[in-house]
Amino acid sequence: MTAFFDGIAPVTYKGPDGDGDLAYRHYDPDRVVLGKRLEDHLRFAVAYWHSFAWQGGDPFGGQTFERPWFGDTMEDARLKADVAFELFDLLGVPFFCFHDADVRPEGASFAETTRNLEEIVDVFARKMETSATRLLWGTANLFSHRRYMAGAATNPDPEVFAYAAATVKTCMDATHRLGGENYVLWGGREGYETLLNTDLKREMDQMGRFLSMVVEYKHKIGFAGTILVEPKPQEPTKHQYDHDVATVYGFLKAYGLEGEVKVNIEQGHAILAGHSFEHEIALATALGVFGSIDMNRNDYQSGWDTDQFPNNVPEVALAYYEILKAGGFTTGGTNFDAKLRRQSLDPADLVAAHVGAMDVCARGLIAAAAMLADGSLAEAVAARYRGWQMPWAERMLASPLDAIADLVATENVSPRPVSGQQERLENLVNRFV
Ligand code: 3MF
Ligand code: MG
Repeated sequence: MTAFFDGIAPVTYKGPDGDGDLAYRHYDPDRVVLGKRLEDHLRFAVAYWHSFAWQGGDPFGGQTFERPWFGDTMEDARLKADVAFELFDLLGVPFFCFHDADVRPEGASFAETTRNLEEIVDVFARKMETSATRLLWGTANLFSHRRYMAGAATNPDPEVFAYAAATVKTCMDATHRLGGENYVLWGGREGYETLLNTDLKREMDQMGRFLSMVVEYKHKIGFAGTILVEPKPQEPTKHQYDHDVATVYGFLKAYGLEGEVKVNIEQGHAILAGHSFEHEIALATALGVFGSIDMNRNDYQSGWDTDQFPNNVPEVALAYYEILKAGGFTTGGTNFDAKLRRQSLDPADLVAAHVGAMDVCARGLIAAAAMLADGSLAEAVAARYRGWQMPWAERMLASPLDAIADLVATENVSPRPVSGQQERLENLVNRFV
């Protein structure tokens, strides 16, 4: 044991009136909702990068956190791993997620960097023998190092493409070795700053080929997890090629990958793209590409990716409603891609942030399950489209335009406007949240 979380006891469910702020008031992992334990519905994961690697910097100032593992030696990386698994155990989270760069120091060469990663993967593997925490997904950081400033797969320099491909191979190997349930690609700098220096078509083709290589390698090594792409419209680049779910779907279709790759949808990225979180989830489930979620929230005023822990139960409930309606998570889960505010210096702040977020998600999921079980919302939607069950409406979809015109003229078709009942449906939702 390290001394980092000294004095903090494992977090347990104490009920809505329980004592202290480091207790679950709503997240009772064993509570059965719609025939499944809450832990198995929500599949929470801690994100290594924000919780252990991020030092508290923002565009105007550097490090605010002081952590005994900040440094770039293997000893620091091992201490970081010790503390990370202590947090996983304290919280009782079933999963974690990491990038290669979060967990190991960069070496002087590709070979040394890979050795560093492999050594930490060994450390994780040993810890996972006794910890209940598994790997939700692994990923490669192809955006922080300066070699990636003009993109990874989309870089104008083929040597950068090669370096990125080699790096992704090592990260897929690591994820496979640790029994990861998914492998994620977020196109951190796959986009452009200005079209004046960009061959957009060439870059898209490079990215399509890169993703195909990832899929081919997955099958080659027998990785049974899901490959996930994480959409984001901008930031860090002015325009990112993985703009939103619709754009990613079009991209997958264009490169014949729609049966192989799904999406990891982040709340904050949905907001940046001008969508609601539930819109992105609903679209992905409708298109058959829903995979997993990065749960956080963005500040609605600031217009950038603030990655805050979620705290809005009604919003979270609508997201889980879409997920439950589509049958719930399979290999995916709820990853807290969220960071503390830079003034939240204490180890207890890190624990409290996750405890609060898990409670918010539990309340949201319980509300969503109640909405689903009640069935009134689904009934209202079904009633709205009932006309389409009439035999003539079904026949119409198989008819040509001019036959429909004849029908409208001879039968004197004259549609009668009906209420969309939005306020009544919003009131209905309010009964559950
Ligand atoms: C950036 C993100 C990323 C991704 C991560 C894995 C650093 O806005 O959300 O977090 O989640 O790279 O894809
Ligand atoms: Mg994310």
